[in-house]
Amino acid sequence: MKDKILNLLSEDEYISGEAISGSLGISRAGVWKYINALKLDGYQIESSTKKGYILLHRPDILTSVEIEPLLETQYIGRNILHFESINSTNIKAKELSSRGCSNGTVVISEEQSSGRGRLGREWLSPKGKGIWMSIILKPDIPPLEAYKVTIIAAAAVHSALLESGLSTLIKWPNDIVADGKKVCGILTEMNAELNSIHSLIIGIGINVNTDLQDIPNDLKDKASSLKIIGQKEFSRKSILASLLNHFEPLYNDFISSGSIEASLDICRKYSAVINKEVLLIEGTKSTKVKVKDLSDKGHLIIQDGNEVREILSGEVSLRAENSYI
Ligand code: BT5
Repeated sequence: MKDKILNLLSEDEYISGEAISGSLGISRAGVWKYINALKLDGYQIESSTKKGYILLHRPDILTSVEIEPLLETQYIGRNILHFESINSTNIKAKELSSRGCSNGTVVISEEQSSGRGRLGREWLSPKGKGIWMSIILKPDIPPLEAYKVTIIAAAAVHSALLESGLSTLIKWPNDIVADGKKVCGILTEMNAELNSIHSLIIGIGINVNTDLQDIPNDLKDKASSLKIIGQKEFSRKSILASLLNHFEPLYNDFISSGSIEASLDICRKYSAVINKEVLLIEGTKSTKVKVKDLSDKGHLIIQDGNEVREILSGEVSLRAENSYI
């Protein structure tokens, strides 16, 4: 009902409580109750006993009613499930996908109590400061190809940040970095059988308006946010919508042609690691290597001593010798 009232409220002219109650079939007291609930969500609504209600300001919250008008997609993000607080959007997305939600559904939470990184690592997700989201996909591709969607997601995040005026770099396979620190991480998980994928969950965490004091000391040397880098607040909803708008055509390309060339072009052009010496961390082993390129499959081509080899995204990490990257 809140969304229905929101759709009736205008930023240009007053609408009377009577008109709202008439068109939605609820009492005037009901209208007042929902208007108060909207105010608690951060909407600034002026009420005048004579003229009714007018909308003065919309908050930067990631609900369907706020995101939908900004979308240019056919199916990605056309069903948005928004939560105030949940354990992890990836966990929720897995539950929902097993109950049959549609391809392209997006799960978002204002905060996560157990946000997760790869290998069960923690992902810091303070309330209202970032974009903590998962896209549910149901691609008809072999499970071994699923890692390519991480590359597509990284390209889409990068493109959305560029559109917001931020120059960031892509650190293969799943990070976006700026000023040598991580501002976004991607966690792709799937529910699959040997030959077919039931659902693919693309979890994306972007530190948008996270302040320095939100970042614990042990992460300060490797994590940052768009606000810290750009020295201003960013609109989470514009970035989210832009990310979904960039993601869909890149993903459609992959599904229809099997190629991730367009995404790879972006990942190569804005790579944080190509032509750099990095430490390749595989389990407890750390090797100094030179990154040469990304292959057409999205693998990392490295020079390890005299040997040139391809690294699959699997569970490796890259670090610069004395910093995160
Ligand atoms: C990742 O893992 O980078 C994947 C992060 C995915 C998070 C999203 S949020 C929405 C969705 N729901 C979830 O539960 N997860 C996804 P990895 O490469 O393993 O990096 C994890 C490491 O990054 C941690 O061990 C910390 O060192 C560091 N870290 C934790 N929180 C961070 C943050 N907010 N920003 C930057 N670095 C962080």
